Amino acid sequence: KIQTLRHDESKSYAGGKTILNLDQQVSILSIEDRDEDFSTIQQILHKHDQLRLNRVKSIQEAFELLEKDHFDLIFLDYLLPDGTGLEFLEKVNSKGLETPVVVITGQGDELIASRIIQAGAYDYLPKAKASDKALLRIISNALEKASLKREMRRAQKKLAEMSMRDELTGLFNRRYFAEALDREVSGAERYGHGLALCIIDLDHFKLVNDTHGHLCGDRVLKDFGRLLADSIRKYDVGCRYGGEEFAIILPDTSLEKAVSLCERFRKRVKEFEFTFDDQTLHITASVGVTARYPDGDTSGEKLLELADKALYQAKRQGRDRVVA
Ligand code: GH3
Ligand code: MG
Ligand code: MG
Ligand code: MG
Ligand code: MG
Repeated sequence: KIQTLRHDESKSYAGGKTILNLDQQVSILSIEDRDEDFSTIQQILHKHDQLRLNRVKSIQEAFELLEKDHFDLIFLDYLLPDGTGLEFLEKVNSKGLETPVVVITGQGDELIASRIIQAGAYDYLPKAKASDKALLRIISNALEKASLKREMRRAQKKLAEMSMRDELTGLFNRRYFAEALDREVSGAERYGHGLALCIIDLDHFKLVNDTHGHLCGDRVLKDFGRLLADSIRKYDVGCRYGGEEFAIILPDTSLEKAVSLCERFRKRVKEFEFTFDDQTLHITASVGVTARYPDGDTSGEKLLELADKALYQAKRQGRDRVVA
């Protein structure tokens, strides 16, 4: 959906011919209170079929329209009946609106220009210099910059996502788990909710590696992770806690409910046919569960310690079981 915009050098600035090569229509909102100023812009832009131009005369009208319609670009006049261009930009920023804004200023004032750019405008153009060439160049540059910004945001989001995930299983990693546990404990304290924590350790996993190889072990871990993700609810936080250890944070959940969820999951794991190459194998898991009571004052650390102890008991009692 990214708008790619190129200058077609061969046709550039050649009279009334198409100068911008656009893959799709570009809709522009002009916020301009003076008819003469708007008609200057309109006369230039209406020659270009890909450009759709809308106009409003005040900041208030602009936001009313921006709430309903999508615009690729905003041309902003500096002095408007209900505020300045700077005030408009501040409101744009506070609303998180990502539409690029170009200020068309009549002031010709360097100080205003620099403040405008600082406030987040992509560019500015003094009205006296609003020629066909200048306007089209500014549209082209602003759209290209907007598209780069979108790509940057996407990459940043992906990086942030990667830093909280375990690569093998796609579950949350230990770092995220620690953060999430703190956050959920605080939330539970604030709202007087319960909170359950489960630690799961695969039984005799070393044997899987020794018998079938490390690659097979990895594959089992991966499939186990998928099984876990598929067994929890939307607000539960499933993590790979360590090598073959997993954890689930269950917000607003009682010990009884957590135990029954883990019990169902334990059975599901036991019955699941893990496959690797043409081999089929079965594994079991031991689970330690603990919960914070709605009026309790248990810390995340304490919950971990208790869940760990319960897990140790599950192992001692013979594995393939849930202990609370
Ligand atoms: P227990 O029932 O007492 O938990 O026995 P166990 O063999 O599972 O426990 P132990 O702690 O002795 O061994 C854990 C094994 O898990 C050893 C290690 O090689 C394996 N493991 C840990 N992380 C990975 C991994 O990422 N991939 C593979 N293939 N194996 C792993
Ligand atoms: Mg004006
Ligand atoms: Mg004005
Ligand atoms: Mg272990
Ligand atoms: Mg183990």
